[in-house]
Amino acid sequence: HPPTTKPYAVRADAHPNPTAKRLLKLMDRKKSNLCVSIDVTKCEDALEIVRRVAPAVCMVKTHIDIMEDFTPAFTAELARLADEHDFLIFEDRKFADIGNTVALQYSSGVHRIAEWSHITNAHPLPGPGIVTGLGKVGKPLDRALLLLAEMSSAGNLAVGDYTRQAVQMARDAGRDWVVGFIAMGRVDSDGDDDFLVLTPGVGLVAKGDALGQQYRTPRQVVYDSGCDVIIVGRGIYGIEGDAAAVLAEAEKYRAEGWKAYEDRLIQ
Ligand code: 5IU
Repeated sequence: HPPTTKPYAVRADAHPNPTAKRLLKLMDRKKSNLCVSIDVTKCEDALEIVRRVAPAVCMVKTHIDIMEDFTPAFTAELARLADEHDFLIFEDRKFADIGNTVALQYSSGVHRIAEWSHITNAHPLPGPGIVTGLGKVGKPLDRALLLLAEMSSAGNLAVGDYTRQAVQMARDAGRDWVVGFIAMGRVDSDGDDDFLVLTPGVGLVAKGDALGQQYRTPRQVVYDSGCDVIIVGRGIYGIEGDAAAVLAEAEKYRAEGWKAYEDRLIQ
């Protein structure tokens, strides 16, 4: 049975990583496989978007290094909202250095990512030392790591053998730490292990942007490609309108993503 035909709740029971387990359970509870990506540069604007979309999401994705007015109060409030509204925080840090350096980038600096981010991600480019280095910091905190096996942008180099080796690197590390991938499809389909696949480049209207982003619909991503979580940024927080309109748009993506998941379970 490939993971695509199993309910999130069943996959939760069998998962060795506490954060992945929690995610799969709350996805089932909230009927949401939607992660909203918050790419704005003011803390109060970011928190306002989070407050709007919170009921509809399983996860919120941040780029903490774009915040112009960052203070630790921002991540404290984000963590409080995550507990109150039952979602996880994914810092899309895309670590890409040697193990010793990424361990410092993950634990230290102004942002102290490991303290508040349940999930983060890394490029497999530097080799398995990056996974081990991040694990020294993240594993004792029960955090989870994703590897970037593929990307959504036009002309990216994460294809073919690179993607296959990213999957192998995750298998070698073990699912108790590397819980899955950023990918456009079921990159793990040659095995019977159950990784999470989180997928950016999702939009219901736009086909792309001027800088190489490429969009597919929630149905293409979840039903056709077997991915587990849809990541949506501008398609939700970028729409015209008031707070209610942003929540309505998030709700639209949640419903589409969930319907595609339910349909794939019974195919
Ligand atoms: N993101 C991608 N593509 C990728 C990876 C990350 O778009 O391959 I890895 C991030 C970039 C942005 C969000 O933070 O996901 C997508 O935002 P939009 O839905 O606004 O395009």
